[in-house]
Amino acid sequence: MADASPMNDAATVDAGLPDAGSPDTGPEDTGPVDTGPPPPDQDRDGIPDDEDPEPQRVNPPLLNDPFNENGDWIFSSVSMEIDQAQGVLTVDAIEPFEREGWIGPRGAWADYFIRSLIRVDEVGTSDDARSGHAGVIARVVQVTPSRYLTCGIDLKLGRVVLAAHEGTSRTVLAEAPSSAAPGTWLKLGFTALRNAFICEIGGVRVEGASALFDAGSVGFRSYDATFAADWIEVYEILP
Ligand SMILES: [Ca+2]
Ligand SMILES: [Ca+2]
Repeated sequence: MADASPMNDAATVDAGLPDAGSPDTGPEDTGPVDTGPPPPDQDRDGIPDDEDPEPQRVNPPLLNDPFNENGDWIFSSVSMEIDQAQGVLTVDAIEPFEREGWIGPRGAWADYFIRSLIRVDEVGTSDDARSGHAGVIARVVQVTPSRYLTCGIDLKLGRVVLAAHEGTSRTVLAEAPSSAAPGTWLKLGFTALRNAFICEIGGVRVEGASALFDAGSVGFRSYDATFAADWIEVYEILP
């Protein structure tokens, strides 16, 4: 039976239009999708057990955006946009600059879990250590100058990186090798709980800690890389 939600497609491939209770028909799907039952979700909060930071405790939704409309997104550059027809948030031009998009301030969002599905297509030639990245930003206080955490993948150097950005300063909190290839859809999960963070992309998981930001919003960031994100969900982790 078909998945009821496009979010369950993370286990397979879903780059196209979201489900409407039937199998995917989007143009970018390359394999069989939605052929099985939804993944196990013991607490029925929408986060599959194998991704859920609290598999037996409900994590209430804060945001669920499949990028079917522009919504409230704020972009730092016209290079990042929501492609409503494809149902993705995307940067489709390689530029040696930071590109950011977010939903505006969320001063009350402290502990939460972000789920997304991202695909990095190409990276440029900038030798800046911060370049070649795409991923989510979290605990966002502001975007210009940057004050946030990043959970991203660097396809220049092949690694998943958790970092804290404050202005032009960037502190890598944790990183690990990734063998992900360009053009591959990757599940992304980010957990912020007090001062501890877990960033997992394409099955590569890193953990780090920082006291720089204790609450804030969410968004996406890229730097000298083209990418697409199929959707974003944010779930609260209750005290
Ligand atoms: Ca769950
Ligand atoms: Ca849960």
